[in-house]
Amino acid sequence: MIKYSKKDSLQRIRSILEQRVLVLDGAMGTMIQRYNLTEEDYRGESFKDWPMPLQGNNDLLNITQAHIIEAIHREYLEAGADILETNTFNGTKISMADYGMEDYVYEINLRAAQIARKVADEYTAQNPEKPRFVAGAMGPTNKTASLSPDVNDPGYRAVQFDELREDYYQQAKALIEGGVDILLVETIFDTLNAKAALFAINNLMEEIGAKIPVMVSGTITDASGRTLSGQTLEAFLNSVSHIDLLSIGLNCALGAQEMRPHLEELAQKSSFFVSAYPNAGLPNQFGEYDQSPHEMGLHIQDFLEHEFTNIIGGCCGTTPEHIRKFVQYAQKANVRKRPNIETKTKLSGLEALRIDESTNFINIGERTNVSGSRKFARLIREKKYEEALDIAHHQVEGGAQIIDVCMDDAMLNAAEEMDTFLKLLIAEPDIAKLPVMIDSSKWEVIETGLKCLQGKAIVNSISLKEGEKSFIERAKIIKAYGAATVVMAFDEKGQASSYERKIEICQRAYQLLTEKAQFAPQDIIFDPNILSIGTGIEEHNNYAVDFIESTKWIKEHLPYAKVSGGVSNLSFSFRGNNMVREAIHSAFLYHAIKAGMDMGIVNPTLLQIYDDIPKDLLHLVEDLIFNRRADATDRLLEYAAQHSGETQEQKPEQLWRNKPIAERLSYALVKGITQYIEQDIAEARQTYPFSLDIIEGPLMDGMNKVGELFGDGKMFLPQVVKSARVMKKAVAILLPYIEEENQGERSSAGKVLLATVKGDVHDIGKNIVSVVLACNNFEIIDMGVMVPTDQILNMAIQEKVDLIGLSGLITPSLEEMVHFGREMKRLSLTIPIMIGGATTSEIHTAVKIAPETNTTVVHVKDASTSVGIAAKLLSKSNSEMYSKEIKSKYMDIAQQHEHRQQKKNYLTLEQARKNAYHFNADKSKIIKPKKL
Ligand code: THG
Repeated sequence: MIKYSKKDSLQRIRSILEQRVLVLDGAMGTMIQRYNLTEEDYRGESFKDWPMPLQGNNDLLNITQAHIIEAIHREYLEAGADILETNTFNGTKISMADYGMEDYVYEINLRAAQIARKVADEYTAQNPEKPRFVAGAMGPTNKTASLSPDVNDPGYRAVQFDELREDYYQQAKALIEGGVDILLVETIFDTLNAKAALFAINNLMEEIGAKIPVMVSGTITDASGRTLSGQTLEAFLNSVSHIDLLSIGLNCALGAQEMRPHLEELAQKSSFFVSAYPNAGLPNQFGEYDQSPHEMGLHIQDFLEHEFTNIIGGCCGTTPEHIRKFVQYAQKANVRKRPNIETKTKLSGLEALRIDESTNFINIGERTNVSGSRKFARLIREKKYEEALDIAHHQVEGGAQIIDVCMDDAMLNAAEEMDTFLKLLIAEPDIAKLPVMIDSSKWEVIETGLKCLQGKAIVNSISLKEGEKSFIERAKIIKAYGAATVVMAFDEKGQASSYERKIEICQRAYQLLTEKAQFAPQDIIFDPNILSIGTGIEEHNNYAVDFIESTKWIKEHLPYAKVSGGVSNLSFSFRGNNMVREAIHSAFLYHAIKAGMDMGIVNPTLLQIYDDIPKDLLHLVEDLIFNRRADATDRLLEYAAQHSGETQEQKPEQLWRNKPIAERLSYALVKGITQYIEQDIAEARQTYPFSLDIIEGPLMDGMNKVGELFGDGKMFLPQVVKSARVMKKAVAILLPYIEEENQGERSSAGKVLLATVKGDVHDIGKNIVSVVLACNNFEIIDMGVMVPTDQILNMAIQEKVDLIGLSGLITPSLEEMVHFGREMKRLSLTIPIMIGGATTSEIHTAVKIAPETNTTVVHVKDASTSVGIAAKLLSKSNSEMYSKEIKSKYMDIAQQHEHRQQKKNYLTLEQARKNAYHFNADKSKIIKPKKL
């Protein structure tokens, strides 16, 4: 049994938040840095002999240097913070595996909670008017469940939902036992990770029998305003709103100024309280956050004046001095009132989908269904997933707004296929922008699907077929996964075909779901069964009418619930005559939508416009649908016989295919289309004298365009990954030709070792460098991502490499690179180093890395310059001169930097406002600040 003494916490904190703005503390890392702790300090007595390096394992300090953590908490409470975050950002098995400390997770979290609890209680006792709270921090872990770390294998995942859920459960449980008031799921860059945490917390709440206040805080990393895993802010909000959260908010990655427009949007759309704890500005070229308390305070004041947030605090780079400023502003601030947001069905993939009056009717693409499409079934059986994905693409292009995926087939392992296909589908941003409908009659398959999706999906379906108990149980689980569900009009007695049975079952299901499973009514989608008409069996003649009438009843009597159905079922008896089938579907939908049908599983590429149905056909079809005459079927069959096979699916024109070859290659790269790459490369080889020219010409052009679009926020990470995949594929085709063309030349230009440093998972740029260098005759050893320094050095020595390339995307990697340089010096290694990746810069390389090492270090701005630099570094005749040149250039930069002691620019509030990102009048654009 878990003891939980704070059963009224949620109500209590809510009522305080209704009266005032609460202040969260600031960064833990920045404060720990001030203590300059050594390896020995981290180890303390208990871990003196631990076989792995422990410096940097901040969470371990809860055990080995508890007094330091306590002192930091105390400083924040002194500054006036209302909520302390526990020092447990990496307190999961997944993260602790870096140090081999999986077995200490429980203790780390328990101690962390106890330390914070103790100081918080002390301060509350001093001033009961200002109670202090403890939030158990649950970080994102160092792995992502929605993205593949391997460009060559988009379906691969380094971590799965179940592992995350289990780890988060252990963390949350220890934090609760240690006495936290709140659980804070934070710095979310992949919503699927967060959903696993919420699932675990939900389990914990059921065990305890009480609500725990939960704060959720996402991180926007892309200039496009999306999370790392590609979701828009609204999609993210829809994905985590299934829990009655204390708050939702944003932290990290951005400074207050850059966070502003996103926070403004969240403030408008969230019916929960809102939190914000930005970084102290954007990192400077050294990866440090140096916005002063004064300047950041002005931005925070601006947030509070506009009532964007209920909880304010600081992330990376913030200190007690920052928090003290925020407290001053928070004391005077008006409280953000939670907006009254209308109850609507809200779904999401990478993007949000809201279903209301304005959406009229939602098309759910039916073709990615092994029992609904012979072609799709064959492709899945033959494991031709790329082509199977093309079907999904085609549905999206044809107008699908949700994609139904069904793998139920006796000859397939449906759960396995669901898992494989959904993971591949998620890697296709053009499809993954849509919510997914997981279509299966097997519960196991449905659950497998739910574990793959970061967005708010729809389960298709559950019913009362097996009685109330399992119906309610499943509904609760669906809710815990954060999905909506289709409910079929089916009960213990069987399928409802008449109007009376349909409404009887739907009413009963609605009541059970809303009262017994606390299922949100807007997340219920009734399917009152579209059954085939025109079958020649008299009892079937009224099926369409019964569906339409029951739709009307549901929409009138079951508030917020939606109605859907499988439209193509209706016309099964007219198989083989698409013209008639399409006319039946369109006419039926015309009337069913008028009756209130909200969505339907259809083939969107075939839907006809009602007015375009030939009038004679329409008349016959409506006779059939409305059961107006006994011979309606016969008359339609007669018509069908005369007009069989008149329409066929038409592929949308692919205009880009008509462009010149270079443009086609660049286009394919930017759009991430692999389909034509083989034929286009073959064609390009006819026009370009050397295969390498194709890479350096059109392919690099495309890649540069991708870099540009990404930088401008017009592409987001999953799209970039797709582009990288096209590049890889193209290069793989070209490599043998390049080798052939280079016959007779010197075999290797040198041996280059590439690695993304420890703690960092991003390697798109590194992959491109690897490709480009390989194409230029360099021999490449790619050690992948998250590679510790000692492993890189061992490999370098063992393989006698000529050059080491280090890559890093996130700020902590800069420090890791400095460490790498020092290690080289300690070991007297002089292999030259190239530094590259998003956060790296020439100035950081010159000022921080180069002076620490005794080898040549060069910053590589982008992949295209890597060949020139590598060649110069390894050239027999030139390398010495080049190294000297670089060293003296970097020394100059370092000296200039020394002289140019940056004077802090103090801003007035007015200036800070002008300096903030904001929306234009119609909110269609974010206006970037003018440089002051
Ligand atoms: N309700 C709910 N879910 C459903 C259905 C429903 N899921 C499955 C099905 N019914 C909806 N999907 C389809 C998909 C395809 C067809 C019909 C319904 C279809 N396929 C062609 C045929 O059988 O003639 C096959 C064509 C081909 O092989 O290319 O008509 O009612 N909740």
